[in-house]
Formats: sequence, C-alpha cells, structure tokens
Amino acid sequence: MSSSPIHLHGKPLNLADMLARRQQGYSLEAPFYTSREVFDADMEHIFGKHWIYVGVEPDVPEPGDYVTVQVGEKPILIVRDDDGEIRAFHNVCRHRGSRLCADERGAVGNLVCPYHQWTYNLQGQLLFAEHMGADFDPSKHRLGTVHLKNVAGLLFICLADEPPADFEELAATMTPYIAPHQVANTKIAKQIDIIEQGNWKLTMENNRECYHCTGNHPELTISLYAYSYGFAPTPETDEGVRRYDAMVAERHAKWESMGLPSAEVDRLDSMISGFRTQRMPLDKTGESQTLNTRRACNRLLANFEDGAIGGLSFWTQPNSWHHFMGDHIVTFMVMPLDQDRTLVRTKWLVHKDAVEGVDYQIDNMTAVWDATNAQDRRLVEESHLGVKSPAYRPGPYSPYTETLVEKFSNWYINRLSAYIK
Ligand code: 3BY
Ligand code: FES
Ligand code: FE
Repeated sequence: MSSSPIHLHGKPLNLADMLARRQQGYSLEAPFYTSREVFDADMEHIFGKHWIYVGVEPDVPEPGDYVTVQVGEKPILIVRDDDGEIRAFHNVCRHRGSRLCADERGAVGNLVCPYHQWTYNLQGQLLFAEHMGADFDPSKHRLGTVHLKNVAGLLFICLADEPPADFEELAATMTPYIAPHQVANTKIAKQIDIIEQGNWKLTMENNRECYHCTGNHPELTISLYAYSYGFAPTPETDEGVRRYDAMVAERHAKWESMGLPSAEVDRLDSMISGFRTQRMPLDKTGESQTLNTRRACNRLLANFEDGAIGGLSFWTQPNSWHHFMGDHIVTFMVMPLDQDRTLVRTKWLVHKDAVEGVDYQIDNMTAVWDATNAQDRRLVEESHLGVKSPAYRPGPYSPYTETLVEKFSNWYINRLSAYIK
C-alpha cells in the first residue's frame, strides 16, 4: 500500500516515480496539472528556489514606493529605499507576524506595522517598538530579506537562501538587449490582472508555442509572423521558413548596426535560470504589436533611428515573457494561486513623459494583448477541463511548432527532479 497522497482517478501515485517515468516529447501526466501535492511541490521547489519575475522598476519609481506580491503563502514587499536602491523583504512583521503592507502598492516614509506600530526603515531595520523594555535589542528583529535582481529594469526575486548563481549569466546576456528600451525611464500605462481557471504549467506551455496562433489569435497575428515562435520548418512550410529566416537575418544586421542586439539566444533548458531571447520582425509596418501594426505611442522609448525595430522578446523559466517594441513594452508575470488557478499580470509600459490621450490612446495600445490574453485564458481553461478527465493521456508535442513547450516541460521535470528523490 502506498502512503503517497497523490491520486490519479483513485489510484495512488508517487511524485518521484512520475518524474522518473516522464516521457520526453509528451505533455505531462494529469496530476502534474491537477494535484494539490504537486502544486505544493511546485511552490516549494520551483517558485521557492528559482529566480522568478515579479515586476518592473517603474512599479517603484520614487524612494518610499512599494509594491506587494504574493508567492504561494509568502507575502513579499518590494520597496525603493531612500538611496534609490530597490529591495525585497518578507512582508511579515517581526513582532507577531502581521503583514506590514496590505495594499498592492503605495508610498511610505518608513514601514509601520498596522498592528502595534513597530516601525522599520526602508532597509528593513527596526527603528522603533514601544513597550518592549530596556533589554530589547531592535537590531535582532530586522525584516527578513529576499534576494532581488534588477535586470535592465525587470525585477526578479529568489526566495532561496542561496539563489541559482547562473542568473548572473542571464543578467549579463540580457542587459545589452533590454537596455536600449530604457525600462527605468518608462511608466506603467496600464496593468491588467486576469485569473485563469487552470494550472500554471498549462499557462506556460500555451505561451511557449504559436501552433495555436493562426486558429485563435486574429488580433495578434496581424503583427506577429506565424513563423516567429521557435518554428522549425516542416516539409510543407520549408520554403516559407527559409524566406522568413532570410528576412530575419537581414533585419538583424540592420538592427545590430543601430546598436540593438538581436540574435537569438536559447538557454531555456540548458540553465537553471533558463531563458530565451530574440528580436523578431513584426509584419506590415513592422513597428508594434497593434491592430494596424503602427506605433501606439508617438513618444518612442528612445531615439531609435528607425521606428520599425520589431519586437525584442524575452522568455524566462518558470514564469514570464516580455515584448519590447520601439514605442511600448508589454510584460507578463505568471503566478500560481492554486493547482487550478493562475494569475496572469500584464503591464504596458510607455515613456514616462508620454501623455495618455495625447501621445497614446490606452485602449488602442492594449487592444491586441487584451484580446490575446482572453483567447489564451480560454485555451488554458479548456485544457485544464480536459486534463482532469480520466480520458486524458499525455499527448505528443509537435517537433516543428512545440519545441519550446518541450523545453519548458523538460526544464520543469529536471528542476523538480533535483529536489524530489
Ligand atoms: O507572443 C506570445 O507571448 C505568445 C505567442 C502565442 C500566444 N502568446 C501568449
Ligand atoms: Fe507588527 Fe505587532 S505584529 S507590530
Ligand atoms: Fe496565445
């Protein structure tokens, strides 16, 4: 008799066995998407021990600005201190544990706990605690710190004591790609949260392929080339892919000469801090991911010699993707809420001096990804409903259009296997 708490349609299962027998090239066994125990393992080992994307520098533009994010059962506080440095703390008072900041964002001078007013500075030091007596040593009660890295304006945290060291390589590779878009010089034009009724790995798998784009994303495919998403030629598409690759090579040469690194880097399954990037041409005018492919904001992010710089895409394991264009940036954070509920937080960034209604119309800027997110949400929710059925079996990934899905699944299985014996 197994003592394992994981069950698949009444049959007990063991996570180590499920990891060991995962069939390469296939989607995962159902309990990876449906079981509470796997979800707990995901939060402990994947979200608890890897670098995860949580926000952008413009979330905290000024000293004293903070933003909160919930990672499983861990409330986290991200704050810019008086010296301008961005720090992350556990949003947990060292007195009796109350959350310090309940709001999603705000601005403070010090961090004052609402319960008994223990007061911390923005470096996390306890400054003040009433009635604690002469022997009380405030220096023993500073806030718990969380590792934070700012990669050219994108904020990543790691909840492990010793974070994966290869994140340095991600940061060093990505900084020259992202820097020309000057994230620190942007503001958040809009943030939209959606909650998908599906497992976070279905959200990520869906993001890693464009097999579904032609049939589901009429707005996105106005500007996005179907061949742009890790597409390998099939016998039928060979000629089209060759032509696309030739165009990419030509644009890359031009963009590189403008100081815009463009070449593909794919480390999705070959690093602990897996990532991929590429600057990809956009269709028609080539300017932006909009309904007419033209810039949605007239104030560009920087003085690009040419507005048609396509879109720099950046994907990270386990929980983000980003598109940097000449006029705006769209950035996506995935945060698991439960085995069958996932938060997708989308932010649209524009130059900080751009004026809404003058330089950009927000509905025009958000139209493509608003529609695309709604379509993707439905795809994820339908997948989740199907995967729960006893009729579900892991199905084969396309070797042409789902290679990046396979890399996500391989990365996930390998990372979890490092911890579950
Ligand atoms: O562009 C993206 O980020 C992907 C491509 C397919 C759908 N989507 C979420
Ligand atoms: Fe924060 Fe008491 S719990 S001051
Ligand atoms: Fe999609």
